[in-house]
Amino acid sequence: MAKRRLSLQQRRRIGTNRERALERLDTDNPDHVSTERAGLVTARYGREADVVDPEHPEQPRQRCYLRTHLEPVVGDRVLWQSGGRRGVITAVAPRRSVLRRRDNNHVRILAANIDQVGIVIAPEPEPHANLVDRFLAAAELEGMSALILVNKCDLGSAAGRQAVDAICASHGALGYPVLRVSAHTGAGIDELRARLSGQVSIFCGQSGVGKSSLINRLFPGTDATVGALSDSGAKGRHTTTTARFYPVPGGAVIDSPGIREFGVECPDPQRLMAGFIELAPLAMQCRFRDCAHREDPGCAIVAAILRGEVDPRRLVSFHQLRTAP
Ligand SMILES: Nc1nc2c(ncn2[C@@H]2O[C@H](COP(=O)(O)OP(=O)(O)OP(=O)(O)O)[C@@H](O)[C@H]2O)c(=O)[nH]1
Ligand SMILES: [Mg+2]
Ligand SMILES: [Zn+2]
Repeated sequence: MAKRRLSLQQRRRIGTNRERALERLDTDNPDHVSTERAGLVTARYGREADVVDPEHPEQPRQRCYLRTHLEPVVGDRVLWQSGGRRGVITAVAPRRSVLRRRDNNHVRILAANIDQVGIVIAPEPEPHANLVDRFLAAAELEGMSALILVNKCDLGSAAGRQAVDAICASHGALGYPVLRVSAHTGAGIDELRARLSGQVSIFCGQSGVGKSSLINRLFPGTDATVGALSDSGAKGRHTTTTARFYPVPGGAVIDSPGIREFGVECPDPQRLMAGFIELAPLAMQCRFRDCAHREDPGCAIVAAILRGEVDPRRLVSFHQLRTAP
């Protein structure tokens, strides 16, 4: 599809309108309240999105059209106007953080203004440490905190138990909090609820690990759709198809669609290294500034791995992420 070309004048006009509208986000001038009000995006469907009042997110959602060129995502602060059955979103405020995902080589923003990434893993489907590392790097690079949520802890003898334990051991040792929960039995749910209050969190992870089930358990009365693990086995199918926002006291939890591939858009290798908290300080000690951290002489990361101080899988994840398409 060919992109619509805009004249310089049109672009300027859009820019100024947007700036004016954004200025109004910070004012509580009652003259504007009847026409344009602040909103918080709770779901995006094609060229429409749901918004709620940021002060009263529990109140009913309003479905809105999007003004041309606006691409709001879940978690965005916006301005919108009511008008008939549908409102219209007229401006999107600058974002303090974004979580990006890669779909068929397209990078798109999944959600915005997130404080905490809850990386959900389970013994079934079997977890990939590399995927966990990708989320952790994304969180570190965007200044979001991260929490590893081990769901389905009621499944004692599942095949993926060992992989889960290995991730808990290695990532727990790096200082990331690990919480074992079960959406089915309710184990650990109170502690999880406490960790979610007062901030905006997003649940991420493979399809079928139980992100939506955890949302349902956390908020009795919600009905996030939960799927059965498909017969094709560990991969599961995607039950949740769009990110959804659920308010908690002082914050929210976002349920996201399951992921098989997750790319962090990070063309600069120096920045990517900052996503690996234990490798970054070592990389500063490599003999050569342009060390590729492979077989280079004097590589401090490889030396630390040989001394048994660093989990070699983390360096593998780094290289995979760096060469990701
Ligand atoms: N044994 C057990 N099964 C669970 C638990 N939590 C979820 N499940 C099951 O795991 C399957 C997938 O759950 P979902 O909540 O749909 O998983 P999801 O991560 O939201 O999946 P997507 O929306 O595809 O990303 C369902 O059959 C759930 O019943 C749990 O704590 N224990
Ligand atoms: Mg789901
Ligand atoms: Zn090196």
